[in-house]
Amino acid sequence: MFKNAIVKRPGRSLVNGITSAPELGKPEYRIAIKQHDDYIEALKFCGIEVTVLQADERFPDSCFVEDVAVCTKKFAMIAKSGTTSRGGEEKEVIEVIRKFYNNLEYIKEPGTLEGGDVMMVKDHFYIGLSKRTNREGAEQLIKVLGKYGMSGLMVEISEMLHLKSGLAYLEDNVLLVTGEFINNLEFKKFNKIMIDEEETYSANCIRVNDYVLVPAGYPKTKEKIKAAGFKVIAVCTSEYRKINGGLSCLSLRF
Ligand code: CIR
Repeated sequence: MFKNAIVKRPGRSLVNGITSAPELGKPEYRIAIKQHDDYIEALKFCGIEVTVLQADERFPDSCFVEDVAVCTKKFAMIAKSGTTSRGGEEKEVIEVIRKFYNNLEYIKEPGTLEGGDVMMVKDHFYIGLSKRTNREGAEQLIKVLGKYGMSGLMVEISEMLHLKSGLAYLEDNVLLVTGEFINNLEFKKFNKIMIDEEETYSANCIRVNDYVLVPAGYPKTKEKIKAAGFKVIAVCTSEYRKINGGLSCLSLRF
């Protein structure tokens, strides 16, 4: 069960967020704000107390707070971005996380790690080796997990931005998978829900207490998750998608 979430409002500089899909156009600020409001409401509906940080125009991608930390049951790991424009986003989040956690740990250079590359399955963590998270960063996290009686495993990523761009653990041994992760043997033991190729983006769902939040506009994914017995809430994230962001990226949940 999650009790808390931290979110950060998008700024107008959102239009300058990093993207690998410029053909989708620039995010529209007003729509992005409305979608952010709806996202916060959905988290609250799931029983979450939401801490809302104000926008910081200096950092176009800073609404994607998930990347800035890894929140576990016993400690929070402050991440280190693998891209220069996002370095520094963590400062404000550290101050807020301190209110919830006594144990703060830090990824140190030359390690890099972004929270979007870390998927929690109870006390075991899958860590994607991506363009943003390097081996050194993953090793640091695994070492700290060990210190607190938990474990981690590295997963090579070749195409996706982050591990959770293509995977979501819905609890109860159910894993949403797409693309390069479908045949990965590390995930063999899970009951997999395969995402259709044309709905790849919707692999980025989040289980929040009794519900699964799914991005609006992906009917096949929604039906598959419902058919697996989950209660589903659809939240529109079209403006965040334009800069490679999704449901998981928009909050830290713990
Ligand atoms: C970035 O490239 O860093 C942002 N435009 C998107 C971050 C998405 N975060 C995530 O998948 N956890």
